[in-house]
Amino acid sequence: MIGLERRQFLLGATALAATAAGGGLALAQAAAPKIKIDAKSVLIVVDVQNCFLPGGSLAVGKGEEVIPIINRLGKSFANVVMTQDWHTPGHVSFASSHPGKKPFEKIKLPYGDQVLWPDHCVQGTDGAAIHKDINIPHAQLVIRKGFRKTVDSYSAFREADRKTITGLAAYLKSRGLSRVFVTGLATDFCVAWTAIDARREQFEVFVVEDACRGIDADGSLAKAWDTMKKSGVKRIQSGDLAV
Ligand code: VGL
Ligand code: ZN
Repeated sequence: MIGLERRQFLLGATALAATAAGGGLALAQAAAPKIKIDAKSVLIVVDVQNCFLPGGSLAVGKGEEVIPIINRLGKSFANVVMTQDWHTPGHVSFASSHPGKKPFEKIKLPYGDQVLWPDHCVQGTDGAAIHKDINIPHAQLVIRKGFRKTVDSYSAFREADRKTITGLAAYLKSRGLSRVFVTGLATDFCVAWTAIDARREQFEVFVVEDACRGIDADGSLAKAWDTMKKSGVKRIQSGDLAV
């Protein structure tokens, strides 16, 4: 009788299990342990709004691809918060509010540099609505941001003046939510600023890369990932989560 022989070789973090059975050799790479979603975990869905999707005034390339991924993730999270970019008409971040300026140009405002955008996500308009295909009815909070005419807010935590807070950190902390998983649009602006501010507020932060898409204006995407990494944000894929 041929006995089943099993040997394990541990090579750094990679476990290779070699199994010899019946003369055949099967090599299987052990899967990396999945990240567990627990009672302290919250999914943040950033700005999946019509203006940022195909046909929208500030459409993010392939932005629609995040919707099924986010919907799938949503089913695994008991705690979900969404954000909604929510600007006044004539908002300071709109190029149209600055005569002679064009979208994607930069200007200096009292609180610092501001990229100018096409008009987008005006309060109460269809463009500002969360996309109809987002299907997470158990989401518990929609945090609106950028609603002051003279201050932008990419971050869901802190406005662009870097002083005015939105209340999200206190909300999450008071609910005992300390592990934040960020998804949505756009990777290099609202997702990155939200993730970086979450780190500043001492949360454990994951950005789910395939559940985000970027604008990538002027190298902004690589720069955002670099800054996120330096702040201790963990860059993961949706497949890394135990769902
Ligand atoms: C965003 C630019 C302007 C975003 C919002 O959601 O990333 N980007 N407003
Ligand atoms: Zn905006």
